[in-house]
Amino acid sequence: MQLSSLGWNDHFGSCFAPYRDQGFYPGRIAGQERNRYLVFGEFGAASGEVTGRFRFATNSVADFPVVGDWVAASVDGGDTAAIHAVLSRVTVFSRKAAGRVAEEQALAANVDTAFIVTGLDHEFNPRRIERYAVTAWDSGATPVLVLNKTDVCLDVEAAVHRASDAAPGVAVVPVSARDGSGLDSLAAYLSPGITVVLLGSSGVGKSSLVNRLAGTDMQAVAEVRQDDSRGRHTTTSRDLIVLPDGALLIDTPGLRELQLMADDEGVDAAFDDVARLADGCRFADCRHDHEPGCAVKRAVEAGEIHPSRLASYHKLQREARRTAQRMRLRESRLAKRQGRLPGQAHS
Ligand SMILES: Nc1nc2c(ncn2[C@@H]2O[C@H](COP(=O)(O)OP(=O)(O)OP(=O)(O)O)[C@@H](O)[C@H]2O)c(=O)[nH]1
Ligand SMILES: [Mg+2]
Ligand SMILES: [Zn+2]
Repeated sequence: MQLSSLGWNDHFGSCFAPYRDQGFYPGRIAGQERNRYLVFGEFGAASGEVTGRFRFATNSVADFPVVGDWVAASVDGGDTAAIHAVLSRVTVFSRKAAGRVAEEQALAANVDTAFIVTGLDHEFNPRRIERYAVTAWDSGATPVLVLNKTDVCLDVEAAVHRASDAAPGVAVVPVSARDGSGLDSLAAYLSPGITVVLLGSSGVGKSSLVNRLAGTDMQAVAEVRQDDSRGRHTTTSRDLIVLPDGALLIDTPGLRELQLMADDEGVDAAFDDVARLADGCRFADCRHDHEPGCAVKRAVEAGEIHPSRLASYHKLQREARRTAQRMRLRESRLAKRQGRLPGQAHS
């Protein structure tokens, strides 16, 4: 496999320079099963783990390799790899790890475009689209809204409008993985060496789309539940797939929950309509709550912004800030602990 066809570019080339001198190979993480990684590179496909030294020196789980990462690896016998370092990421999809601990969980790295997939059989959920859009903008990748299952939707046009309202400035592409309609519009995003991740709830048809685009049934798919069209969490790992036309797709398991690990800018990017209006508020630090001279409130009263959209903006802002605050607290605690026990690694 050529590096350029795996998405290699000058940025990674310069990050890799010191490792080249040590005789390591560049490789791209194409899959993960527990501690074992599948690595693609000029050597072909190899499987391996991070080195003990890497494990010892790495404090945060978010710094361990994830699918899409470029790594410096030594390769033994052609198919066994040892991962020495993760090259600096250009983009990274993260969420807050489940539970109370404020810990970042990286899901996929070095993604150019995020297909946020929803199913038009589901109860269509603009609030969920907003949450995914924040995560996508925050990652640095460009989001595209993919509305799948047009074959079972009576009013596709209305769905497209509602989706656009939930994600202003984001392209909306209605498709059907079943009958193939709309897939040529997706092709515009699938150039050789470009990495696209598919995100969305279980059952929306991410793997079905991958199979369609790959032209073969490589990913398992399963029927959604009859009563509520929810999926059965069929895909269980994140896998990088090289399409025949050269684009790279990352299929992911449907997330049960997507807790934000984003900053204010990520939220503002996904709520561009609100953020723009905020420029017209009397106070620069207006919270668009009860302040006088609030341009956002005015727009809500004039019917230009739906109250539920503003409520959603507030909710996601609060969530992002709360997580950021907890992260800072946790980091300062860790730093203190490290200060007390110099030279010791912590978990
Ligand atoms: N009617 C219709 N059904 C579809 C379409 N795309 C996928 N499906 C069906 O939806 C179900 C779920 O599809 P999957 O591809 O497994 O969904 P997924 O998003 O990969 O789900 P997880 O792997 O669980 O996250 C399957 O029964 C598919 O046949 C479509 O365009 N139209
Ligand atoms: Mg799947
Ligand atoms: Zn305001």
